[in-house]
Amino acid sequence: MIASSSDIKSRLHPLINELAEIIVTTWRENLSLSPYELPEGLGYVEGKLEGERLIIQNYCYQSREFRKMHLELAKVGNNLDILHCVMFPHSEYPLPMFGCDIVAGKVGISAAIVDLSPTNTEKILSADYQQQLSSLEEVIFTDKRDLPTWGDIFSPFCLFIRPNNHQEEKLFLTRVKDFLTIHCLIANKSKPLSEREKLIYFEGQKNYCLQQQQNDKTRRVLEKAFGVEWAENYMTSVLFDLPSFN
Ligand code: 18B
Repeated sequence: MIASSSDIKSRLHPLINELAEIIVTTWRENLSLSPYELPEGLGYVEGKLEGERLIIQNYCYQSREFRKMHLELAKVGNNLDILHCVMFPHSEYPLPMFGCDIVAGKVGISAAIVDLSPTNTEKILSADYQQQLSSLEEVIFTDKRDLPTWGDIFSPFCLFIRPNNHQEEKLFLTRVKDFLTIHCLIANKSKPLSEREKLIYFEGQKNYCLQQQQNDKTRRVLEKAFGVEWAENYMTSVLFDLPSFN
């Protein structure tokens, strides 16, 4: 389903392709999607400064509740494959941020993370999210990873692991599908807020984006292929652009 003339899918880690398919299918099944135009020239990009070639393929949509639903697939030389996905709600809907990242190296997946991150004043997920996430079947992963300091934006439901085997990889996919389905179903039922309440979610989303912009591991990969300025622009206008209040 995800295809284009400059397709990199065929050369990515199979788990990344599988998750990309799951994400877009879940979006299509639950939300009414329309296209979202990324800044000019940033839909498909290739860069090579020092060392390896970095290829980025973006897919971007919007819906009633989400100002931007961004899925990005990236390939760094023959060493690193990355899936990145963020759903940015419109500030008038009291919804958390869905975020997911998979980093696959030569020896397998080194990082797999998924979360629904709260953006209200208390930085707590609402009762419906808490209840539905808590009732998912408990899964144990062997290698849990520690979050960096900027990761204080994530919820207690955040899953950050290094999958240890094929079964754990599959369990991670199932968990992402569960998080995403819960999110879409709650979003469908959500009602717009008043101007005053909207400000809370606007500020919360801004904080989420500013914290994510501090991820030096992401920044370094982009800087090596495209330079410091390009990386800064890409991180602040495509990966984690701040919401506008209107
Ligand atoms: N990220 N990731 O998306 N990142 O974008 N990612 C890495 O094994 C990219 C998100 C997150 O330990 C690593 O350590 C590039 C979202 C966390 O300090 C690399 C892109 C979330 C870490 C990249 C990208 C998110 C992390 C190191 C653009 C969460 C650990 C891999 C395509 C919702 C940070 C490793 C730390 C790590 C790279 C999280 C190479 C280039 C949405 C927490």
